[in-house]
Amino acid sequence: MLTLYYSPHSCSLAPYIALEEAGATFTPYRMNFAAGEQNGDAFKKLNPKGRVPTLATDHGVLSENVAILTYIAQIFPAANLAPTDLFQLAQMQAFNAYLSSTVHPNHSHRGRGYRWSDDPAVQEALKIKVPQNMRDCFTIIENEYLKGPWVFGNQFTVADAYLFTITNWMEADGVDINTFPKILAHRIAMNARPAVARAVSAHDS
Ligand SMILES: N[C@@H](CCC(=O)N[C@@H](CS)C(=O)NCC(=O)O)C(=O)O
Repeated sequence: MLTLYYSPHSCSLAPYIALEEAGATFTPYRMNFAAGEQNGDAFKKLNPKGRVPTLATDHGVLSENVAILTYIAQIFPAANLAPTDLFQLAQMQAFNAYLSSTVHPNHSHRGRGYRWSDDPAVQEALKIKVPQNMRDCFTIIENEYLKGPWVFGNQFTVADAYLFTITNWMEADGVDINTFPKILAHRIAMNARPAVARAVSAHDS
């Protein structure tokens, strides 16, 4: 039994896509961020960090996209959502860790500056660097990582779900996707996948 705690327009879209791609049976639980449900006692018992995605499993609760995505790939091996070769798997982890530890925090400086400073002037200053920082990250992804059509060439992996999720924030972060032809082609290819369409529609509606 799997329950995915998610919030629309958030990074929980990545595991939502992975579960849909795997053909998994799961219960989606939509969090009410506006009401602060992520900081309530009930949710914090599940995930003391107060964040989505959070995946409740028969073995316990998982947080962090990097772990959740790999777990989904490994419990549904028939879906082939991660490389079986150990070095290639480590490369996928490196890519997902880059999204999680660098790209996502750079994005969060736009709307969540209060995590880094209580000073409203500093929070405003943090926003100014967001387009440049995100452009720098997407330049590395475009030039160094994204093989095409999928991140790792012909094998669709959970890294594609994660990349698509974060590239969906480009416009709001002040980055023109048209200046990144491979990332644009990746978004178009992702949008054509029925499992992605199902996840986007259920996750963001
Ligand atoms: N490192 C975590 C980041 C999770 C995270 O920051 N999630 C955001 C949504 S994208 C969240 O739950 N924010 C709630 C809040 O800040 O109150 C991961 O990759 O899973």
